[in-house]
Amino acid sequence: PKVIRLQDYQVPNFQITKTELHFNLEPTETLVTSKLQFERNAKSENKSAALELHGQDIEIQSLKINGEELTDEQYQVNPESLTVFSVPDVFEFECVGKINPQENTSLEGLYKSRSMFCTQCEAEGFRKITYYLDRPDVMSEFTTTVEADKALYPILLSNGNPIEKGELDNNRHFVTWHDPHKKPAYLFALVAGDLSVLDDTFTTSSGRDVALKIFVEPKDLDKCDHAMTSLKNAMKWDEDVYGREYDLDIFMIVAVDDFNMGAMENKGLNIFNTSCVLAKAETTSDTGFQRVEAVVAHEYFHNWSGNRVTCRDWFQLSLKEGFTVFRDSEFSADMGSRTVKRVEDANVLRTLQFAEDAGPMAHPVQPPSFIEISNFYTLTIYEKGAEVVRMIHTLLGAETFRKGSDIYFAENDGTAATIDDFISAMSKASGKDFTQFMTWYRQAGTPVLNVADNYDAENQKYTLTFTQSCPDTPEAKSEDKKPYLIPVRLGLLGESGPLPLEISDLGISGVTDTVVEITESTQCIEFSNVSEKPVPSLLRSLSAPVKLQFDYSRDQLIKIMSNDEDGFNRWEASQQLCVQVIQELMSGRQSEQPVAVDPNLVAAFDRLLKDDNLDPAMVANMLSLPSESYLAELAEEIDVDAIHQCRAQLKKTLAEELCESFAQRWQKTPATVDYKADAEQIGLRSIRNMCLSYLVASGQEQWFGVAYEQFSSANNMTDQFSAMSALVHSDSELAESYASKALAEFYQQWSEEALVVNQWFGVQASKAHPNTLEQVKALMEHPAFTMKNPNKVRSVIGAFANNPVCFHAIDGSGYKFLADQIIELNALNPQIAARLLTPLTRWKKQTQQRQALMIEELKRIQSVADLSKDVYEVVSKSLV
Ligand code: BAL
Ligand code: ZN
Repeated sequence: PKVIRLQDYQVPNFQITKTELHFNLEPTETLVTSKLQFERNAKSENKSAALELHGQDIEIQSLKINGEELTDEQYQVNPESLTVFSVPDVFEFECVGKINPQENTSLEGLYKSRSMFCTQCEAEGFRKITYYLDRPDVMSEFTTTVEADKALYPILLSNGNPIEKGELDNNRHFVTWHDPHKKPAYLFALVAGDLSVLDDTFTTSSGRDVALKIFVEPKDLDKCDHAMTSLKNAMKWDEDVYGREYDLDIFMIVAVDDFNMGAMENKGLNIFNTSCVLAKAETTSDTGFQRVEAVVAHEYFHNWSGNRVTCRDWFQLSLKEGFTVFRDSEFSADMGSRTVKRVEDANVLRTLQFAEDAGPMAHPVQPPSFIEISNFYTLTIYEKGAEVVRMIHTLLGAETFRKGSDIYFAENDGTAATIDDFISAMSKASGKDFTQFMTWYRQAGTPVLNVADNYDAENQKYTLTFTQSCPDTPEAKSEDKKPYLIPVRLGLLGESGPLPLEISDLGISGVTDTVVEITESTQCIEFSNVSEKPVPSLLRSLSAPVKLQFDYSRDQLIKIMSNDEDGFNRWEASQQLCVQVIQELMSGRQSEQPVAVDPNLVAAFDRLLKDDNLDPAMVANMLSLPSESYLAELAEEIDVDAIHQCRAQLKKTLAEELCESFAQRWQKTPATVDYKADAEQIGLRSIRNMCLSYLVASGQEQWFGVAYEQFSSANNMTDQFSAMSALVHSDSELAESYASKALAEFYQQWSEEALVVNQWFGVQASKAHPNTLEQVKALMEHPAFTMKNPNKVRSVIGAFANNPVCFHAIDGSGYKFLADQIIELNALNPQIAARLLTPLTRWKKQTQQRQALMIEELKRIQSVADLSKDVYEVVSKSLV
């Protein structure tokens, strides 16, 4: 397969001024007629270029230019393109093509999901609908007529506003939609089905009424309220915080069951995975509610950061995704608790994105090349991209950042822009030189920021020495990498509180919190008038996506944990303390000289449990032990069993020693009565369920009974699922009967709710138990499972592949199982196959025995005939 490179970018030879589409929908034989008005692009150097269109799996019925049917000699069809050899400078191209939505299991282009038709065109799915210039810098005005059977598909939708509708012969009908905003083909959408709708309206800041519609299958109409509220909150927030108003008379969301991504920001017609739009207290957990709020907002925010200003090419993907994730994350912070949101984001970044940075698919936020763009919808483009935008926000301050975003939208509205255009706007707003900052976009890998300190009591001087480096990644060696500009937010803690900061070199004085810019490989920051040896609180709120190394003593961590002004760093200190203790248990295990859990940690957790002043959600977060995947990410060589056992040992010890405190905190935290997904209630449920999970981990049978009782009587999914999950994950044999009873009853209760059944699949596939693989294979035979639905695949196979212990069974059975599934999925749905492959590609830090087993399976996948580009790229890069 061909490698596509940023450096080879050329402007398109043609533009398409108008796009007129007609769909005659039939499940296996849909006819798509396109009339495209072409013009040669004045900016193209090749004035006589042939017309080369993208297209795939389309059966051509007719091709015309200016109304004249083309003869066989005038064009050539290849598997992924159509070339018309000689065309005028301005012309109309008409194509009638036949496609088969029913058999389209890739879920790219036009396909059927249950009884409805829907589309997914980003990044390159439109070319499976009709021949086109399927690249984001070709922007066109679309008029779309959808025609279908009226009884089966009463609702017919596309982008923009409806302009005409009518009845046709044979019980068919049509609706014509016109989108006045020029857009690239990846933002095209079509939906046809028998759908119910939740209606609402939003009045914009300039007083225009916008009709809001959420379309779902009739059975799901009672699960749309939260998405609608989130949408209205997002529309208001974007007006208030970014000055961005919505620009059509109608905004629609459609929920579909079979969807590769979370959701898609098609202009005026967002299409959502049901998992990111449906929410109801009884069926959806708090995290589900929060995800709906975040994804609804994310897709809505794309209307400006993505649609009004789109990307010139796919190397600019983070221009829209990084910026939009930053926007949705700030929105969620404003809607709920800012510190909790930051902790959640930091967890994802440090566990998953840092692992991606350290793996074979590591790439810069602006990748220089790719084989299959679908493989680059990554944590690096999204989450690290958002962190890079966050750093700009930190460096400029909210006001100047807003000025920059205003300039960006004003200068680039209606165009396909680049990351450089975004940075240039930020630079114009601030006068700041971003030359060095661009390293964040161009270099892969997670920088390591090592910090050492020195206190000179005599002169009351305190010095922090920062040393930065970035490890090798596939595209560059560490020694060839340039230093980053790293914004470090920091403070100093004294015996009785924060110390005033005086950094005369930087003109900083009188504050207790500041941001310093680290730009050199090694750089010192000197503080004056420091009256006592302080404890530094570094990288507050995770001010840069780096790995911080500072040799904290446990006392210092405990001090930060209880005293820091920065809530994030209090949590971070509790995590580091746990990491230190778990690592100590692991060393003891390795040297066969078992050590006891540090009583200082037990005491610190006890104080936390008794602290009524701290936000309960933060207490829950601080009591939450670092995940096995985070511990694996930190390890030089991963010993999955040691990580699992030592983490479990710590949890059990804390549970046993603090049983009374957990019980007291659990008892005095009331169960919520009228469910609300607000920060206060979410905090209460999270501390209560965190306590319950420790109490179950204590292994005392009375708590199994309590958990089972909560499971049975809960009035919301958070409490019900947390209780069941605690029982399922208990390693006590006594808990097994409670767990199996709960699992059986749970399925009975929720068998009609696909999303709940997925949760049920997931909890079983992620259990650390020798039987889990057999269980997973059995679940794949369950009537509710199908390989054709990505959510099911993710909840069974994906959950197993991310099971920290069972996937890595030393006999290689987990690896072989995953490889078998990838091979099957490669033919069905290449995007999902490639994505699911990730855990197998991370072999480098595993023990030698596991490495060999993983490589063997990767090679077996590589040898499959007809490997998709998606899987080929991931496998071949991971075998380098
Ligand atoms: N653009 C693909 C889905 C999303 O990031 O919103
Ligand atoms: Zn997005």
